[in-house]
Amino acid sequence: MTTTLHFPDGFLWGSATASYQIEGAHDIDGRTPSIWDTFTRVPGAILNGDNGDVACDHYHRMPADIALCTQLNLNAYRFSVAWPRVRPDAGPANQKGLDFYARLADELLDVGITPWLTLYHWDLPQVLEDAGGWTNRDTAYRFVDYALTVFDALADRVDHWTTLNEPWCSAFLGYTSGQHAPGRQEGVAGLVAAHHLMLGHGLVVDELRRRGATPDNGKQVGITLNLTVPTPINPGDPDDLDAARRLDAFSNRVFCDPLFAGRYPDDIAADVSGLTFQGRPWTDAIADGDLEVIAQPIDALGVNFYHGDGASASARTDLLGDEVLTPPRAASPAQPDGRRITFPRRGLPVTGMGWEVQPAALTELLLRLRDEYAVPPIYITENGAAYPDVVTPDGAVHDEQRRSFIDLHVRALHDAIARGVDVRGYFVWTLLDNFEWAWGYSQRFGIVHVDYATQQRTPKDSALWFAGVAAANALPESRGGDT
Ligand code: GBH
Repeated sequence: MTTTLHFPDGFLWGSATASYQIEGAHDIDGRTPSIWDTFTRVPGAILNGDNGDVACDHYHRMPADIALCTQLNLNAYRFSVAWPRVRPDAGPANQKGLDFYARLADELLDVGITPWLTLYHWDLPQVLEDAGGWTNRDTAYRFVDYALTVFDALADRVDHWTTLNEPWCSAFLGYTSGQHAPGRQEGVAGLVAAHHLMLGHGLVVDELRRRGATPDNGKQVGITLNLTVPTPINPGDPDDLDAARRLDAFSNRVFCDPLFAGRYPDDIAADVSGLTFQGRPWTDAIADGDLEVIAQPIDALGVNFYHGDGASASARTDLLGDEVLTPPRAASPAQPDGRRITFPRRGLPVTGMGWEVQPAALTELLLRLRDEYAVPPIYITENGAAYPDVVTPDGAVHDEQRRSFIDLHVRALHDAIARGVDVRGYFVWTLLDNFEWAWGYSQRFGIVHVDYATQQRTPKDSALWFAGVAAANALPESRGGDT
């Protein structure tokens, strides 16, 4: 039996990228170092010692890369602006940096692709990290200065504004586990960073509204979160139940509750009560009025979804699957409360990253957001998978596993829409194979293959299939396949 699953009129089919992962050109036209330029020089931080100096050389190849989006029938393109190109040294604006993004937006508008701009996808100027980074409240205000500079330059071209990409990663991978830049392993500092990131988000929303960024003017302001679906490994084990609760608290509710309900969850306060940052209770970071700033209404919620998580309190390493990738750096395994959670594999298929494939968790997550929070329209701003790819002699990449992964998740998304969740777009992560953070170039997430030696781009089978979905605004027939 075959069925055709149609998506709502005007549904966005896009691809997503991030500045540091694709641009290269790390030291030209006035760009100054970001925390990732510094972190990639730390011995052992990145697999194979890779860095983003050249990456996909997108800075010089941008028009051809946008032409790929056209070829793939995409009607939206999500990119991020590099803060260190725009406000180097947190000083005056750098016109050459801004000009690149103006050209990018123009290139998109010329071919009818909607530009979807993210202000912060992890490349903090190093000079701000030197002053304390996201654990310094002042960084939230510097983020406002930068955001307004970008807005003033691009508001005539860009209608869709996202403040942060995945503050969970910036805060907890950056300041608690140390697996990402700036590589600090300081426990509850991750919560302080998370608060300042969200404060920065709220302050930027507020200032953009004052500059006229409202739906009445055709503008949309939002944020992108990476959220998970935590499941206790043994539901009958109170310790596993508690591990799942803590995972939910530190992954989902620590962002969704302030954003949509103007408060931090009580259980987080209990888990981390008594913990200090730089000699003072970490809660000193939360000033009167901050939660009102964070909770002001937004127009769009971006959801990045990769996998659910089976959570356990057991430290037994034999519960972990062999295929789990060990981060290159000896990351601190603790959560912000100083305790661990383990993630035993559940017998599900896994991607090249060792992440479990669980598309039904995407449906579950979307239903939960609708039921538990007053959410604005949702966009899936990232979903995709890494697999090892080979270019065959005839110049093709037969990435059936990736095609199937995307197919299954788009189906799960359709299921949520059919059950009444207002989801208006899907951006595949990612357009091009690129610099995959701590894993360097070893993991390929692109729907377009990149040969880094020649910078040759080759659309993979998944891209050609996705182009058909985008053109039809529908999944043509009922097929999922194995991953
Ligand atoms: C996104 O984050 C990023 O926005 C993007 O830049 C990146 O390239 C892309 O994903 C692919 O990684 O190791 O089992 O503990 C991903 C969010 C959250 C997904 C944490 C992996 C940990 C899995 N990530 N999660 S595990």
